Amino acid sequence: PGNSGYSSSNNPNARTIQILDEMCRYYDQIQDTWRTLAYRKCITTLKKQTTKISTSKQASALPFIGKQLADKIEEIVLTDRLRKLDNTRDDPLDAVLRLFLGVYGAGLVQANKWIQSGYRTLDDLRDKPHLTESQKVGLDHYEDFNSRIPRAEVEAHGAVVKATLAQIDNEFNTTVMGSYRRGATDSGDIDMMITCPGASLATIRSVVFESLVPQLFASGFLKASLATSRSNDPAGSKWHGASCLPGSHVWRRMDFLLVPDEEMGAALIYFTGNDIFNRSIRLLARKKGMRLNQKGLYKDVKRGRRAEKLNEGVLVEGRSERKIFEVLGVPWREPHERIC
Ligand code: DCP
Ligand code: MG
Ligand code: MN
Repeated sequence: PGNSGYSSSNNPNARTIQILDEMCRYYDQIQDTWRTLAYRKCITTLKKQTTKISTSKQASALPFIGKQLADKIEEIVLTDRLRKLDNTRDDPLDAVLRLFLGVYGAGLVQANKWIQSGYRTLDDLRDKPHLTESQKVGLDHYEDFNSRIPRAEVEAHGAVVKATLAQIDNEFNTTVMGSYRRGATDSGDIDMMITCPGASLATIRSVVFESLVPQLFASGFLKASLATSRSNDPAGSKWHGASCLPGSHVWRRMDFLLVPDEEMGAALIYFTGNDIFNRSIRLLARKKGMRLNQKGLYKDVKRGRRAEKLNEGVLVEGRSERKIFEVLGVPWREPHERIC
């Protein structure tokens, strides 16, 4: 995800990248985070090469390419295919797993349970009780939620939210984040940051949950609120749901993030992503004895023997995106450059 728009034609490793990218998408679909990460890093390295990488030895010498991936690169160059990828394509249960993981709100555990219960199709699931409300919506709008949203449509959804919020309180601001802010030509969902100068999270919360969301439901733009295990948020600064433009029948996934001023910089970094960029900049903060999350950059974080954090640390910066980069000693990167 987020790699759309990539033009492969003039890269000497284009074919290798294409096959590795397919394998990477497969691992992403079965939610194998570690392999997805390893493949993405490997692909990024390959994209930077100006010569063709043909042998395992050549590949191993490059950053972020371990022995196993290096062997796969050699296999692709020699055979023009990857057995592992062919195997996954031929495995029927694997196809069912991927199908079920496409149901919004279903994770790996749930999808495997359905398979163990003998279900094999989306219709099998429809007949069954015990679906959560989110899973029902995910099933009813399976195609919608699994299709990419063109950039112009992301903008149209964003404009509806902005206009409605402006009528409620014109001090409020909205910004479309996520892959859209990184300049993607299409997005998986619409991510919107909602802010208001000087307002506390409690104030923003009440405007969003008591006015904005109900009004958008009343106008028919919002269609559902969705809860997932991934959206647990004790501070309550998130909302997940689905929206639909007037005259359309296609439901889109919509995420709101509510952000007070003092956390704006950290939230901008978090919600711009991509997820891999976030991981690496957070890791860098850790290596410097600091901690970065979606609320701020903290120093003097005390960690125990197993690197578990013993205190929250002292807030260094939360307000300014650029300042956080500066304090971390990371050269500024425009949103479109934050693709790892
Ligand atoms: N994010 C993160 N870690 C996650 C999920 C999200 O750091 N596990 C951050 C980075 C993402 C941003 O939140 O860029 C928005 O999350 P999305 O899942 O909406 O991802 P994107 O907007 O980047 O891509 P897509 O076009 O698939 O929505
Ligand atoms: Mg997104
Ligand atoms: Mn999102």
